[in-house]
Amino acid sequence: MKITDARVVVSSPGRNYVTLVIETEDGITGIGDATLNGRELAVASYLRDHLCPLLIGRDARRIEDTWQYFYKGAYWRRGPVTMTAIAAIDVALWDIKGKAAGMPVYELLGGAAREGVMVYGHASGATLEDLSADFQHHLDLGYKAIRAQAAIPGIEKTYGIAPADGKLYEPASGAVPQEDTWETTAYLDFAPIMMAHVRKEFGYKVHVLHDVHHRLTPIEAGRLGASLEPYRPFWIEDPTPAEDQGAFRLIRQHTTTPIAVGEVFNSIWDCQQLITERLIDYVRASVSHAGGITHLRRIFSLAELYGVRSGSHGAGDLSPVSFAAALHVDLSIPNFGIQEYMGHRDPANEIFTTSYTFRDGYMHPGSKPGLGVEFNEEAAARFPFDPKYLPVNRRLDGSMHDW
Ligand code: EZ4
Ligand code: CO
Repeated sequence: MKITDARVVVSSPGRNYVTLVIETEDGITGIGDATLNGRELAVASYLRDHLCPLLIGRDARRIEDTWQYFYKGAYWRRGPVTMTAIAAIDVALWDIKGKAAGMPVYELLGGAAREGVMVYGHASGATLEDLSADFQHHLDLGYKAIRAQAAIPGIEKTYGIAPADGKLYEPASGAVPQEDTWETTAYLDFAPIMMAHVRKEFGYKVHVLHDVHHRLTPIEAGRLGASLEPYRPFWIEDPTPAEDQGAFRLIRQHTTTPIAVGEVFNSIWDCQQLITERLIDYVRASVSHAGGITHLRRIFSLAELYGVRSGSHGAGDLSPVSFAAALHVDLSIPNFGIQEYMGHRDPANEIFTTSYTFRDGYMHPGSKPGLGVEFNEEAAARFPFDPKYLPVNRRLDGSMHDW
């Protein structure tokens, strides 16, 4: 089954997406997500200029060989640009294999290991009252797990707060990065107040999650985890930047609050120590940024050996294509934990037609052959690329901090 065309479509239906389309000689088409928020054109070029020409004439059935060809064959391994590009190819080839077999991708991965995939939604607010209203809204929608973020008093712009107009939270904006400010003491004082508020209002039946977004040192993270223990968070996410995997030993010494890390990971080597030393509880690596279904399954298999569960990234910058791919993986692996779900709204839904469903806090990828996502290229052409950057973060003295 020879590949006859591989093309990259960059579009901005509300936010930027990079979509790879692979066509085969027998007329089966597969799609992959190559979106890297704020660095979209780098991946588009890596694919267009270097990988797509090498795909023409290759056998679309040979997913593993194609993965190894682009990973080992580049000489320059890993990195978000490379691995997002490989992921897009990998996902498109799984889509093709599913369509050729007449089966949804999860059947090719071993079949359903559960009836549905528990997802968590995002609740946020500029005040605790606003957070409560949004949290209640998510409960009304049926969510069993909800992430809680609130603006920190005294800090002008905080990560994770949706605009009041009901739009989805989307951190990327403007042709230059927005400048956020950060003050750790205010945050460490406020986080337990916020979590206590949520538990007082909504009790302990719902799972509550919280994203620290790489802001703390290991000892600060240990203190945060300890201070939140009475409120039993499902997890705290990305407490410190995870380049330093050994630093998580220090966090572990100070708290039993579960830890989730890894939305920025792009390979198994980013979490080898975290997993094998049992320094985390959930690994947040995603299909689109960690080398596709082929490589993500390897990460989750390693995690399974050490009692670490999956908790994949699922923000709006992961297109419906990689979100569908995530659901196929989630449904089939033994050590699934939870899946983030922010959703996509119009006009993105005019371009991507999906077959996944949400009911009572659980999702299912649907039973269509392949991923179950249709990509409308003509509609995509109506939304040209719109350059946007993720924010940067400065401490009160003006020095750069982790965002
Ligand atoms: O900041 O996806 O848990 N979710 C997150 C996201 C990330 C964005 C970056 O592109 O942390 O909101
Ligand atoms: Co996060």
